[in-house]
Amino acid sequence: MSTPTLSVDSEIQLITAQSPDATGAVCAPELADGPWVFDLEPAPSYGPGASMADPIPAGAPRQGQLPDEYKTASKDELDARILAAKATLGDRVVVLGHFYQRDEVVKYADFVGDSFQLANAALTVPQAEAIVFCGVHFMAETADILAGPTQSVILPNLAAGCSMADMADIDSVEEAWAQLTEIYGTEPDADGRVPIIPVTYMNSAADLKGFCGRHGGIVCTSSNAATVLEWAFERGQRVLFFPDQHLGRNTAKAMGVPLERMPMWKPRKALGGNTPEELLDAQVVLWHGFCSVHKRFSVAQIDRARAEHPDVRVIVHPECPMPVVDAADAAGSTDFIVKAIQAAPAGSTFAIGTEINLVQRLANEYPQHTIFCLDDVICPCSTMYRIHPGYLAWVLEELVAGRVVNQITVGDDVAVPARVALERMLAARP
Ligand code: CIZ
Repeated sequence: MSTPTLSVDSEIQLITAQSPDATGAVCAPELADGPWVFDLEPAPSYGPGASMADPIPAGAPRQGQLPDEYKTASKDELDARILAAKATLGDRVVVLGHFYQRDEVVKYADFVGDSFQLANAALTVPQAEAIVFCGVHFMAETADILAGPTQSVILPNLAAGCSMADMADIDSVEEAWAQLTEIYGTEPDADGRVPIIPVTYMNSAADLKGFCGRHGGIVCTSSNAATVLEWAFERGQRVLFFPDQHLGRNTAKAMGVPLERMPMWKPRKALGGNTPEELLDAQVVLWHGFCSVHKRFSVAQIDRARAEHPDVRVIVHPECPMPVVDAADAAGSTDFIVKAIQAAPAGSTFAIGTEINLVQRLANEYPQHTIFCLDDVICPCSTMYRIHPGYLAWVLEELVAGRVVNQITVGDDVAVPARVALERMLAARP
């Protein structure tokens, strides 16, 4: 039996209290500070650490001052206030907790899951006037696109963005599309397949989902990326895949697309840094985006896990770089990872390559197995981590007072075509 592990937050607090410069053990020791430290201007970067010096995207929503009472309240006080507010609101509110969210927040969630599961879970509670999404910005946008007209979606901390999603913005994608359609033209081939189809990962801003809806394209998740690419290849000669190069490359490679037919599109470079010939030969044009957390996993970590645990099963997320996916026993979405662990016989050993909050929660929920994260440096999704219980208490108490704060609203000009791209995804079948 494994011994219970501390929550990620408790571990970070402990490590940094013992050694203020916890470099090596924690990817960014400043994670131990309250997120409000980073939410104020001037902020050093979009995430406290794991976003690796990504600049704050222009136009990114910024969190205002959190009232002091929520910053200074003890854990117990916040706990009592969150529970009291939830009890007062009853089924007028539903709280959603993403798999990657810290345990201190997930414990208040009515549903826990991946981004799309959560947006769908909210649909099962039409009586909830408010959907409090403890995830990141693109997730709250998707929930708003799918939510009923009288429901408000709330993101407790507006600074909880996704650095990967921000690597593809609508202006750069429109610019890439203009250059690509100039090269490919717009005429379908003899089989009726259009020259190029845009495919966006769920982890993207709503306006990119809208872009796909307007241009015959589609959304994918990490669970259905292969099905979606098949759908796209039936209708198009090639695909522009954004924003995550790794999910695009790993999925297309497994479907038999040769690497040399997957050029990378680097925004701000003419033709994305490619020659017209390379683009004409392309089957999948990959956007130069990545997840800062999944980028940390390496083949050396897998080799070490295998040396130390000969029976280990290594499962990684497809946002990991290709050599890591190739060296693992399996690759799949968060839901795939959860189900693989649920289905395993007692006494199994797993090394997991995904966000640490999910891995440690699984380790605690399945003590009959040995479950550990491939990366021994504690590195949570730093933007998701900005949903501190203080923010949750604040938005819930504001709702009790009849005020909706931090509402995420997607206008119809974007929501209508985005819904088209999401519906195409739902209709796509293997
Ligand atoms: O879609 C999600 O929630 C994410 C971030 C990944 C996954 O595999 O579920």
